[in-house]
Amino acid sequence: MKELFDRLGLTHDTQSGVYAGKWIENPGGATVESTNPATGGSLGHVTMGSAADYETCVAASQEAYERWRHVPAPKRGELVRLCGEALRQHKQELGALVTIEMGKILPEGLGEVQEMIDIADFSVGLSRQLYGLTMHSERPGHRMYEQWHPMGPIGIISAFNFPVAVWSWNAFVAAACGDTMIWKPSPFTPLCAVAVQNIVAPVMEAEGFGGVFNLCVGDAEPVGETMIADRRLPLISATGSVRMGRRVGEVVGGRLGRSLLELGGNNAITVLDDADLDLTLNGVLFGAVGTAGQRCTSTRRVFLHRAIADEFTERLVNAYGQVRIGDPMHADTLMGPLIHEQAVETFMQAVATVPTQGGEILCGGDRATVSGCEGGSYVQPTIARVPKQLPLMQEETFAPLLYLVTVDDLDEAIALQNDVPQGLSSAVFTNHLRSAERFLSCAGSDCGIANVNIGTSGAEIGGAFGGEKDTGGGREAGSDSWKAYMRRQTCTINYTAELPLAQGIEFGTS
Ligand code: UN1
Repeated sequence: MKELFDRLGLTHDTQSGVYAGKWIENPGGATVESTNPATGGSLGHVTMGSAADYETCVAASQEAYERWRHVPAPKRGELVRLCGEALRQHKQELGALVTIEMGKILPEGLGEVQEMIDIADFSVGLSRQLYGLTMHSERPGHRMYEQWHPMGPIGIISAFNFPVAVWSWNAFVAAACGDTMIWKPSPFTPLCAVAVQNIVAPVMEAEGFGGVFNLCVGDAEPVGETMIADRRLPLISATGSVRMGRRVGEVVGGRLGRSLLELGGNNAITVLDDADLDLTLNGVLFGAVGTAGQRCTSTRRVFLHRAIADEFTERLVNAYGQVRIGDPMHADTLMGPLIHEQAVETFMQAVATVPTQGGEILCGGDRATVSGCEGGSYVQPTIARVPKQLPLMQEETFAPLLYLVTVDDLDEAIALQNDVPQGLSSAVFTNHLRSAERFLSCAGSDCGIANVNIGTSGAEIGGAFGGEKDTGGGREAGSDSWKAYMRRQTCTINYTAELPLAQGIEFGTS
């Protein structure tokens, strides 16, 4: 462990959680302890930022912005490429740290770093493709086009469950776009943030651009609330709970700033009677048990066609019985711990509520103990068979608790799927073209992500990531999500000696 920490520039004692163009040696905020959710053991301490430290971060990001925005976009992309290279070199240790601090199993920890590398590569290409449209003017001798400019320093708020990848979706795209930024990571995963900063800072500092990526670990007070109210940050990109996002949306909206929200999901898989059940089983298992149900894309609800409901339920319960719970660093573990005891409590409360609302726990439903890891926050992966209108199913319980509902047909499944406040991810398993297309039609899934014969989680970075309704409406990562990080300018140029007005208006004194 010491060697791993050394390679990431971390210490088991106390380290700064504030980087403002350079590390701030003694930040003025409180000190937060990082714990390993697999054991409950202490990993180290991070000193958070005070209001003054936050100001220093803003000053650094403003100073860097004044220069960064003038750097040609492909050259900015070149620095992002070098950050991607540095991440490649540190993939093993950073992936392991994600596992140790967050609790997802090692293949998933490494996968998260791979997402960072992938979005870095994407952003390099993007830096040569920040395209604007041209339009034909209705006036003679006029040219019209739109161009995209950087926005300024922006704020990034990220959650514990993807402690490094979600930062990079925002940071690398925003950097290619010419923005600088301040990152407020989850206080539950501060070491991951410090390690990322240790990896990218030397790359940026070597080019004189340390102030592009800034970090301010902190709680809502004094950091988070100050950041979202700060008019100097034209965009706040926030990932986390609906409750948090509503607050961000209100405050940023109140100052007419821009927010990019990627909030909770309540994702469903529909399994039709013609589905390939082997495929479906793996899709549901990864979606519901992967990351111990702590992805915003985790599968929470499964709608089973009546014809296959019993068979599939039996196979799924059987598969759940084989899930190895344990230390996420061990190669044979399939499911690690929840992030902390509070998450276990929330899970236990939800499990206890299921029977009171007419549901039945089919397997799991309790805490789990792992020998050698007695202080860890483990639970059993849990399946509940529930009635269609279970009130609890409206909520996102961030844990491996899966609801099974029997349905008569696809239309009923779509109606139930859409009948929740959240709208992030969805999937149908079917071999029937008509059913697949019906699910994807405008009268089908209302989510930001809709998959066929693929589970709800594990999206690639190339697509726009995010969802509708309470999920917040934002889109991060691929496709044209970059537009959220830039300001659009429409330009009309008159190259004649006349001044014709649009809409044919005549206006003048002669
Ligand atoms: C999240 O849980 O906030 O699609 C992000 C996925 C991952 C990202 C999840 N690529 O499951």
